[in-house]
Amino acid sequence: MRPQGNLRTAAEALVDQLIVNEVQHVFCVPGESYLAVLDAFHDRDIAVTVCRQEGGAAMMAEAVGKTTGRPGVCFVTRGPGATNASPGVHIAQQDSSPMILFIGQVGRDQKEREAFQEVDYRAMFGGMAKWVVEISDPARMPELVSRAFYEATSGRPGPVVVALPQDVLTERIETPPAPPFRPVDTAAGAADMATLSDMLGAAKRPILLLGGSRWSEEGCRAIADFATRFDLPVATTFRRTHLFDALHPCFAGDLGIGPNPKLLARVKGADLVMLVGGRLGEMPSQGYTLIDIPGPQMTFVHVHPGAQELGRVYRPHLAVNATPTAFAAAAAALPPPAAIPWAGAAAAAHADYLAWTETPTEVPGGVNLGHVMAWLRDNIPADSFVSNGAGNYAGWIHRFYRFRRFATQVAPISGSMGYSVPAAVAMKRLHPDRTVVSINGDGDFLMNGQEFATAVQYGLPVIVVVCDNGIYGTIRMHQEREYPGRVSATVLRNPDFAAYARAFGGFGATVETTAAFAPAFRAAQASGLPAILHLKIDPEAITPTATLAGIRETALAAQGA
Ligand SMILES: Cc1ncc(C[n+]2csc(CCOP(=O)(O)OP(=O)(O)O)c2C)c(N)n1
Ligand SMILES: [Mg+2]
Repeated sequence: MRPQGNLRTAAEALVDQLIVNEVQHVFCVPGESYLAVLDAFHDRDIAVTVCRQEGGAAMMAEAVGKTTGRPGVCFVTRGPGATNASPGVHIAQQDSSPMILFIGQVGRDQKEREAFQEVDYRAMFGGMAKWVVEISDPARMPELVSRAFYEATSGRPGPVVVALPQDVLTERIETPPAPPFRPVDTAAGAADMATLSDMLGAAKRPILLLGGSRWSEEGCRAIADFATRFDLPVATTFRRTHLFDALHPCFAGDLGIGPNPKLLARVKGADLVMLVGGRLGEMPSQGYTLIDIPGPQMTFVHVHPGAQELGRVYRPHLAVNATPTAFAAAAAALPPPAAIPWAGAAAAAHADYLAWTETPTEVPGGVNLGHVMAWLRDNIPADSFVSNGAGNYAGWIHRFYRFRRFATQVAPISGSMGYSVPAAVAMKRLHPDRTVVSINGDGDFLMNGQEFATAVQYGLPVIVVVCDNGIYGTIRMHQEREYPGRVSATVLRNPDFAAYARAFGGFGATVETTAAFAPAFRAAQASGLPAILHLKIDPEAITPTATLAGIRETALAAQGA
């Protein structure tokens, strides 16, 4: 758009406001509804990643929010663009990730006629987004975009949706940019820390659970320091393993799907649980069975940045409305008791963790995912990103891979399939020098596998692993449990995924044995191209410890009984 005096269009003001807020990347699928914004990108220093489907674009933005703590930004068109983008909004909600989704909207003069692709975004995203706004006054663009950053990041972070009527974007405005946003911090007060100190002083079997967002490298260091000095066993909640170094002597394991039974017993038997950052939702709480609701059976300390989360499910004995990072700094300053009654508990818990995860279990078939994860944990740098979506294959990541650095686990707490490839593309776009491995199920992969084209387009050599067992394995497992032998809608006939990779201009290899994985991975790296490794997995290998046939037999026996 040509400058006219020194007035900016509202679209230019929008992009300027992103730059003021240090946004370096946006992810989009273009649409005629927001051409003026696309035009504003043309002359500004902001990296645009154009994607193949809005679901992928929105997940990329969510992954940026999840790993950086600053809003990931996505632009999509009205109607079908917005509906396609909705999974990213849902993930950002459940995963407490800051994200801003900008959606083109029909012009103000067409509103309420159900004009072409018109949608009421407040109604559509009302129960999912933290805030939905439609900007109808161009002059207020800086103000409302600034507020979007505050809404997305404050308290418990989440998604914000901003609808942009087409005619608003092209109007010229005089309003100067708003000042840059600063994330709002909340810290633990001295009285809370004194109470916590007393609770720790009275405890015999305490455990620390880490989860949620609003962590930072510095926060993770401080909490590790706190745990070390108090000799506390530390567990992480579902898909937040990266918050604590798996090889730290206090690490007790992660609470997710298929956790170590010894860890579950430790949490249930604790007399003090400190939950920092997380919500202990259905997955980590093992279907809300670990801790009594509403009154926990043990002394329960809950630290969360969102005031609304405190007392929402578990009624805490001590509620601390603080970001995990600020709390960790305060905790690191607490003096430990002179004699620690639970001395040795952390070492015992860590020994249990190592024993549970050290040696892959034997499973049917030529490729054992346990050995693949063990190879990855020993051979890729600790700062590598590992992403996944949803499916039983992820159980092997959770059990046998070891996350050692903050924000290296990029996985949906919301359990959304199709997340792995977009998340990996986003990580490689942000961090070209770091190794990025995307692990997928065969069902999972084809939900957003087309974003492999985006990896090729931007020269992003991610390594995509497709675990092909020819079934929607998770659902088949539940099916065999509930309706043994009655297979319905869970079988997949798959393409040749290595050929798919080559067709896109990437590297592809098929892996039929465990031994063939390492050379294929090295060949993928050596190619310098985005790569897909197609792993042929025996469908019988449904979890690290169960087979489909075994599950079916048990279910049939129970029916017969
Ligand atoms: C978007 C979405 N759709 C459906 C589901 C339900 N679901 C959970 S796991 C799963 C099957 C995953 O299959 P696959 O990716 O092949 O992995 P596998 O379980 O076979 O290892 C399905 C359909 C979901 N979690 N997310
Ligand atoms: Mg599968």
